[in-house]
Amino acid sequence: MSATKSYGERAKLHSNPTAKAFLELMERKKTNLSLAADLTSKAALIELADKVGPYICLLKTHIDVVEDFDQDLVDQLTALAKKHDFMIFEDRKFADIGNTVKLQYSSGIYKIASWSDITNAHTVPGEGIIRGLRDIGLPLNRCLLLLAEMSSAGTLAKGDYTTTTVELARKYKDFVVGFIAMRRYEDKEGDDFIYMTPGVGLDQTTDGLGQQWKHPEVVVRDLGCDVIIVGRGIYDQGRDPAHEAQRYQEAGWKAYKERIQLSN
Ligand code: S5P
Repeated sequence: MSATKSYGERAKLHSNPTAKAFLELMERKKTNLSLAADLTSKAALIELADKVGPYICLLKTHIDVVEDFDQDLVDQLTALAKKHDFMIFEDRKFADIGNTVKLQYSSGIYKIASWSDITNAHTVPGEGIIRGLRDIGLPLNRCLLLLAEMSSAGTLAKGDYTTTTVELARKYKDFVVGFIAMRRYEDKEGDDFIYMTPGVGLDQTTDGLGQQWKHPEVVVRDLGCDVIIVGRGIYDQGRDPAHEAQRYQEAGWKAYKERIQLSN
């Protein structure tokens, strides 16, 4: 069962090269923290990624909120990913038919597939969305997460929707390496999905707009998720991002160690 194995052990067995490299990175750097860098200025985003880089395994972007986006931003972020040893996840949440998402993933100003190691998609349109993204992403060694659940109050992603999403992931395992999910699901033989979980906070539980934050201990140790995605808990006004990132890195890693020890 993947929940009881270390990231390093899972890396050795993983068939997707990007997921394998990602699991190795987490083990090597001792971090399961992803920064959700929802900032609207290029300079601020670069500054934050550089400060927090030493503590994270994954930089999660919403590239379309950056007001002065240009190719140089992408070049600088990919250089920082090399410098600090992290990967990049454009949280695009694709949600259209296969043909349209192919264009959205490869073209336009952002050309997401050219720089983002990981991206994600809703399964609302059915399996065509996965096939479209896979056509573009697989030859580039990219991989995909499916949104199986969401962290926000009243989400419709639950029950049968979640179950069908997991089945779709199994069908396209060469490209779909995990989920945005609120808990780990039961493995079937041969499964090793990576569970990434937003809605994580050490100090607050809600933002007044439906976001719900849980403690890393609950998310990683008790609910079995692999990666904690943290935004405002790290960079909100008045916080020292490097200091907060270190706190989340430690909390996430401790919870993971407890999980694999508890289960061994
Ligand atoms: O269900 C979800 C899925 C995602 S990817 N709930 C989320 O909050 N997210 C993203 O995680 C969201 O778009 C944001 O970038 C981040 C959470 O940020 P925070 O500031 O609430 O920690």
